Amino acid sequence: MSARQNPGTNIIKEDANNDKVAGSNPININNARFEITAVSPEQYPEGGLPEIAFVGRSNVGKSSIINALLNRNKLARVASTPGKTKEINFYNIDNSLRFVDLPGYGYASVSKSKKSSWGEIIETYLNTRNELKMLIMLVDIRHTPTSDDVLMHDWIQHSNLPYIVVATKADKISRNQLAGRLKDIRSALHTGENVQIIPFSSVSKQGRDEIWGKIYEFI
Ligand SMILES: Nc1nc2c(ncn2[C@@H]2O[C@H](COP(=O)(O)OP(=O)(O)OP(=O)(O)O)[C@@H](O)[C@H]2O)c(=O)[nH]1
Ligand SMILES: [Mg+2]
Repeated sequence: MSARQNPGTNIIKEDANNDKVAGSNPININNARFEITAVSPEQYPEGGLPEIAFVGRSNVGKSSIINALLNRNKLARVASTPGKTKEINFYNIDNSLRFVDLPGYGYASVSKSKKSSWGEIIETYLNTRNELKMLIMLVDIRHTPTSDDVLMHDWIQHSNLPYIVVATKADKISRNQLAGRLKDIRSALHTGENVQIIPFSSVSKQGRDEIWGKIYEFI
């Protein structure tokens, strides 16, 4: 566990064995607000705060996990129609860090040209944003990762940014399916044993404290 103090954020994680990290942390996660919607870099909020970006296929649960991590129901808009979020949404947490909700990729029924422009928005953010400190890659626990997921995961590995894989919608499988599903995801993504795959549910909030623990470790 890192006890590194991040300039400007005043984050010190003191008790590595305390799994109720979110309850003991010095950032007030209840002081979170939507900040801005952006497409291109000149629209991104002024830099300086560490950013944690959520990536994954459309409909995987990116907006839902942001709400769950921040104890909010409707801060990030949860899409009723998959593939709706085409922009980047920035959330400011206690003026200490930002969550970045990136557009979903890989939604089958959008046109090729639209698909590639979403790709460009994601790629530009990932390739240019110096504040990006950590990635949270989401995959649906029920499904084998797609070729888009594999591409994204390869990019993340090459970037050398800290990251975790979160397997969403864990409430939709039974306990005895869990180990097998995680193994399948690990093998499809070629995730190294040093990278954690955390089962998560925005319904039961399973995995929430573990994910906050990782965020505190990496920012
Ligand atoms: N059962 C269950 N449903 C979930 C979970 N997470 C998300 N969902 C549902 O999955 C759908 C998509 O969730 P979103 O959070 O909007 O997904 P997204 O990745 O932000 O989607 P895009 O913005 O379109 O890329 C919604 O109907 C959510 O209610 C979960 O952990 N369990
Ligand atoms: Mg969304």
